[in-house]
Amino acid sequence: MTGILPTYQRFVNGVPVPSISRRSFRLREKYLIVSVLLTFGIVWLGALFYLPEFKSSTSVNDSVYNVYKRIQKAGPELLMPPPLAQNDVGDFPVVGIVRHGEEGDDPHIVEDRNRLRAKIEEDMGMKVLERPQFDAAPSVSSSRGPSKAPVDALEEPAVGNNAASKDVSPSGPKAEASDKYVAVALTSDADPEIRHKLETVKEMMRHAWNNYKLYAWGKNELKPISKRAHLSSVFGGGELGATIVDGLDTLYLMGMHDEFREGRDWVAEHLHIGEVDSDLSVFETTIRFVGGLLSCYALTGDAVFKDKAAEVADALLPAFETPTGLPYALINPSTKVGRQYHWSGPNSILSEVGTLHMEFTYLSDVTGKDVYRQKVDRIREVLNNAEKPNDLYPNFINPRTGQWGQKHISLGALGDSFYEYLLKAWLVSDREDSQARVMFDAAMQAALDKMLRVSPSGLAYLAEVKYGRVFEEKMDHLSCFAGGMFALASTTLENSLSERYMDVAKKLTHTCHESYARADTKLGPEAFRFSGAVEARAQKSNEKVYLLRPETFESYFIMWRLTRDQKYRDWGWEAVQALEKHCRVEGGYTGLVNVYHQSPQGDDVQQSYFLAETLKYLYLLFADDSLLSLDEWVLNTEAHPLPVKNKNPLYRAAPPAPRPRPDDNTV
Ligand code: DMJ
Repeated sequence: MTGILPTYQRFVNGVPVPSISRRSFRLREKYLIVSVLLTFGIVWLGALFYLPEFKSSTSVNDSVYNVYKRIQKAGPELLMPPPLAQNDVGDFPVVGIVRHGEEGDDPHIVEDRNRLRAKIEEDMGMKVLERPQFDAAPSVSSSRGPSKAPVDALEEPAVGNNAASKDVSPSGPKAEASDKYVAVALTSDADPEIRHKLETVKEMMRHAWNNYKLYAWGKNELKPISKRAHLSSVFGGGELGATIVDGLDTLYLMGMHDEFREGRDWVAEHLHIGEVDSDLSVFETTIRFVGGLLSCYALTGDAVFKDKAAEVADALLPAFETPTGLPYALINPSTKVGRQYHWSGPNSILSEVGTLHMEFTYLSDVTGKDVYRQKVDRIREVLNNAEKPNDLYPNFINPRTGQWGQKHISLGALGDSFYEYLLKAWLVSDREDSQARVMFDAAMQAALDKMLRVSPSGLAYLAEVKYGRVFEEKMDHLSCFAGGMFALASTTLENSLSERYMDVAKKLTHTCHESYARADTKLGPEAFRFSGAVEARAQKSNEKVYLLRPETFESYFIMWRLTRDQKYRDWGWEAVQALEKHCRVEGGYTGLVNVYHQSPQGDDVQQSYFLAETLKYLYLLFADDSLLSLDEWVLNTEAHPLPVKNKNPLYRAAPPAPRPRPDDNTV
């Protein structure tokens, strides 16, 4: 052969270079080639055995096939399509690519995946399941703080229920600015087991707070595994101390006075939202910041909180400058320009525009400035007057036209807290806002008729509806607040629906618990499905995450208060143990990438709502009923308690503005 084929002798500087053949490698070159091949081999094997999706496959063949499929899809998946079809986009420019011909050509599936992904992105800071720098298995026991927490919140006398001792004016009982809510979780003769559970939750709060303080103080959230700040997009690029503001009232209720004081001082000195020059979510900023600050104002009477709440709300006001008054989703406080999420086209989101009412109304009452109430009253009017398909409220609405976007209805992501706030606006107004309750009952009647389903084994769940029909047998973790909501609706008004409400409340809370019980970690997935043999389990990988969410515990808490059924406390304690086992790491608490793994990987985010809601609900579950009595307080959707008008002496309404005298010419 060599004689027939041409040879190509190479020369460098006139010197013949030996041709590249195996025989011609020098020893060092051979070592180099072998080590490159070895490295590839190790990386390939490592990927095969350690990446979570590969691990969960049953065989190596499966794994290889999955890799093949993933690589095949990787190109298009990098380009996130907007969830809306062309005809939903109205007169806004289309951002991104609507992809057809995939996922069996079913736009619902594409849309649903995008919706869930968008919600996760929003909560995780525009990073879907970012792979954390994972140190060896997180040690649970080694990272524990003191096992016995001080019990200061457990033994102080309460003044929270002393309405009788207060001066009662036409607008309700008045409290002096100096009146503080003294949080008492348990009386001194409380059951030691309950005391231990309460102290455990309090110690969890201390662990979450101390690590945030150590590694991310003043930033928005903590990455507990990599021990640095987490930049979540929902708070824009600013350093707004989201964990401080969200966590303050929990610290206060747990009697962690030193921590509360340092957080309060940070707010007074460093929270300057007007300086932020990036897009903030109007909804998230309202429920976490305005809500959190207003709670602290009600609980303490410290005017710093009221002033800061007004400062934050003022920064959001330009978002409401739309033809209908429905706000844009995002606002840049510096440029005062509002805009929508890239994935919602021209539309605002129902759960976002509908979840401002309690905070804005209360802010008007404590500041004496009507502007905030006017904004949310206008939203209410638009939503109430809009024509509703089958009496249901679709998730998207265009703030320029007041027209609904696509007719997708959900009590989970994008719909949830709109319904919650109809009920709570009525409750917190001391039932004066009767329009809200009428809207609530009408919407729930339709929702129960169209969305409530029962699985073959008898699990009740709230399915997703489109154009009046169930199109997905799936329930979001976010919908698990609904058990508590229906129970509250049932016990606060007797009407033709109240019995059904309580029945549904019990069944839904049971289903949400099942979604936890069926996971290896005993923590529930982001969404769970009911199809064929699958019941209350996630199927897709982005549904298997646990983002430290509170909704299931919220329902346990409300159900415990309203039914006194011991199982809700037992379920809450199971959750505490699961959080300690799987989510606690040396640097705080992390969400999980897959609740069906026995040693799940962390997502490396300690959400601010973990301090605001998750730990607060678990604490309240074991506390006496007098700690935030449900007759005097209504918790906003971020679990920030707001006082009930006329019933709660800590309402702190501003004195009515003096009437101008007839001879007063000042404007
Ligand atoms: C919280 O910010 C609020 O509860 C909101 O209404 C929904 N999502 C998160 C917690 O899961």
